[in-house]
Amino acid sequence: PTITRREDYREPDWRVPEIALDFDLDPAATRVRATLQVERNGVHDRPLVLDGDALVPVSVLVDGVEATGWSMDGPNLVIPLTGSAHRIDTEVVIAPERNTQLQGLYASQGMLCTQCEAEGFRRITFFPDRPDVLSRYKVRMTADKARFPVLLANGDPIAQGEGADGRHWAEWHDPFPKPSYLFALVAGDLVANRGSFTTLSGRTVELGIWVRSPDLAKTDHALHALKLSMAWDEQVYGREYDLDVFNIVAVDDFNFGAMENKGLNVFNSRYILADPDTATDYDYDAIAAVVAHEYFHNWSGNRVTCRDWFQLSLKEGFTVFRDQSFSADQGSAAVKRIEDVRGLRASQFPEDSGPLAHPVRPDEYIEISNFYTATIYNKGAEVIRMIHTILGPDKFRAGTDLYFQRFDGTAATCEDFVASMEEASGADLSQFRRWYTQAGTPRVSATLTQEGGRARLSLRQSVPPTPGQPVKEPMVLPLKIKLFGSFTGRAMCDEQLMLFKDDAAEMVFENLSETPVLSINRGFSAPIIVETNRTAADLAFLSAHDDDPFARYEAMQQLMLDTLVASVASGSADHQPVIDAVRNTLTDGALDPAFIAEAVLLPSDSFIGDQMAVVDPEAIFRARESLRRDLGMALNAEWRAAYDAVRANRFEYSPTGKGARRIKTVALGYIAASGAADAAALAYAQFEGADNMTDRQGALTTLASGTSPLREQAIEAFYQRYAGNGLVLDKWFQTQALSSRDDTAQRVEALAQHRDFTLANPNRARALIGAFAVNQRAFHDISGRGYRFVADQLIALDRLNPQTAAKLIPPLGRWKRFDAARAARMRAELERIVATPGLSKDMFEQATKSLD
Ligand code: HT7
Ligand code: ZN
Repeated sequence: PTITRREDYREPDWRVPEIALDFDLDPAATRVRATLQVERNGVHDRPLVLDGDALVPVSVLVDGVEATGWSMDGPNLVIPLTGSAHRIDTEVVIAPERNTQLQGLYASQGMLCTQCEAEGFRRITFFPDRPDVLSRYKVRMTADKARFPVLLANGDPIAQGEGADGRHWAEWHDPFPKPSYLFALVAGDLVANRGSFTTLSGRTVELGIWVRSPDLAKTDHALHALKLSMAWDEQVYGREYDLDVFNIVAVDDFNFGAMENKGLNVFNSRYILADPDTATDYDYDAIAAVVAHEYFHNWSGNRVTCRDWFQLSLKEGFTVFRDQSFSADQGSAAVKRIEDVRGLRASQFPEDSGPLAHPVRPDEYIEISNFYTATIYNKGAEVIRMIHTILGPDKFRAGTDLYFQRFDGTAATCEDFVASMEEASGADLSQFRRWYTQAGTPRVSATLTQEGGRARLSLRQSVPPTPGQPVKEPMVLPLKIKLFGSFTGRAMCDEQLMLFKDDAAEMVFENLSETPVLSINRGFSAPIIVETNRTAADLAFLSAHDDDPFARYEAMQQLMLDTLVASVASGSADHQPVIDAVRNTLTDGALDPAFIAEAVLLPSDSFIGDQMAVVDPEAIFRARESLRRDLGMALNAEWRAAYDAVRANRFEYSPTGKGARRIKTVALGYIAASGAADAAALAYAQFEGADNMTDRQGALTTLASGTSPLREQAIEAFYQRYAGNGLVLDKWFQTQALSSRDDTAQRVEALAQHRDFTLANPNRARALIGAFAVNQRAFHDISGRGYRFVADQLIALDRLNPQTAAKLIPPLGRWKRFDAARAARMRAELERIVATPGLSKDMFEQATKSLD
């Protein structure tokens, strides 16, 4: 397979300022006619090369005349041209109903829709399918009116009419030049939840959330989130929406979360549809975040797009930072930060320490779809957050204003963004740029020593080697630091922002009247791993006294982690400091219940494994279960009090309501972990009596890991209640795949044969196969059956949908972290995948890199 390299970037040979597309839509055979106005870019004699993927030209015209000199270079159409500007007409026929890859034009549940990022447009028509070719699009669609009464495309609608034989047509025009990856159309039998938004400058924008009619009642939350997002982007970034309409369409079969096509976002229906009976609080929050994310792309991605795909984090990292800030402003900023850091540690840290590690701005790829990663998105967002921290909010805003003004209507680079930040703020970010080039999670060791009234903080940093990058330079690490008196609990200084730039540094604190305790990397000011010389007593102290909620959470997590790692290493550990700290937090009436629920949760099996040189899944499971049991038993009265206090609450989607539900299910989990005789009955009562999905799924999760007969009863009742609701059945599959029971692997194998299981729907595949592969205990069963099962499924999935299959490879690629027996079995499955005839380049890249 060909490797694409960042350093090989060259401007396009031909520009395409205008394109007109004419679709004669039919699921079996859609005729696509494209008219391109092309202009030679600079002085050269190279032909026009139009990307194609599995397209066969029916006709090619140059300036209205049937062309003869064209040829195919592999999948691409090559047309020799003599002048500086020409009109090119092409025609192809494609079959959306046979498109199982879900890239390009495809069919989903009776509708036709598109997904073009990153390189799907070339599956629709011949075109220079690269993000730095910006065109104005006119789109005409003709379709059977009964089957496809609604015809949508980018931009504003300009005309519509009736055709012959029950067909109708519509024309849309998008006045903003855009790259082909932002093209979209949708045809279907859809209804809209309509709204409107008046922009800062007084323009009215018509909003529509389009779904199949039974789902209409589940769209209010998304519409509300859209309006909040539009207002937020005006207030916080001064960015206004620019078209007369903004449409969102929900589709059931989608490779990703959603897509920011100009004026016509297409969403995975799981990020649109919500009502209390079918969506959890987590779903509600995710819907608001994804709606915001896609809307924010209108500026960070669409008005200013990426020059090439190596710059992907320019739009994704920045937009994730924007959606995280939006969500933080809607509720508890502290809880949001905890959730985001937990997500980063669960997905990005393992990526950064494994065979697929790559910089935020990668240097090469085989298949760009494999680079829609946690590093590009989440570490990319942390990089923007650090710039925000270093510059402060006002200079950061001046930087984004300059960036948007200077690069509006263009395809820009990460360098353009950083240079705008420097120019607007006067800051020097030269060394900071290493965050874009060096992969790997920096490690900092922080040692605080005290001599009399003086304390010395000694810092050392290192960045581990990663594939292709054996040696690293020191990074700029913005560290928020504070000291607390261990006797009074009072702050001993204001919070300091230290820019730690060298291999080592020291900071001295004078005139201390009591023994200080170090609070460092407060708010997770840098996305790094910090090791300190703090004792269990220091961590327990901070978990009760730190005035930064994130640092308080972090101290508790570290205390738990230290205890669990010690227990894995030696078979047992003193649980009392954790029990005391959890009791303190749980019974602190001044704390937000949502925060308490996060703080008292133990680190996951996988995160404990990430701390160890060789992961022992069974020992980790035993250590964690033992601590859970002790916490459950020792704090039985406290868990029950916490549970009873909110047990009878009625559903209300509000920060208070969410916090209550969170603590309720966390408490239920600890009551069950204690082995209490009534735990299963309590969980079943919660399951049956729930007036919302958060409580119901929470109870099902608790039961699913237990051995009570009520488990099977609940699983069956859940299935019967939600039969036919795809999104809820995904939860049913996922909850069972995440069970910590001994027999999860067998049960998951059986579920793969269930009549409702299909690999053709990405949500369903991820719900069972993706969830099982991150269930550390079950997936890493020493027999190797988990590895074999996942590899079998991925080989089958690759034939249908390579993008989705390739995304599920990373758990198998972590073989270096496991004992020799497991590692050999994992490698054998990766080798079997690589040897599979007809393997996609998506899977080839992920699997071969994972073997290194
Ligand atoms: N920008 C969007 C990326 C995306 C995507 C990428 C690969 C394959 C399918 C895809 N669907 C959407 C999503 C986003 O970040 O907003
Ligand atoms: Zn995005």
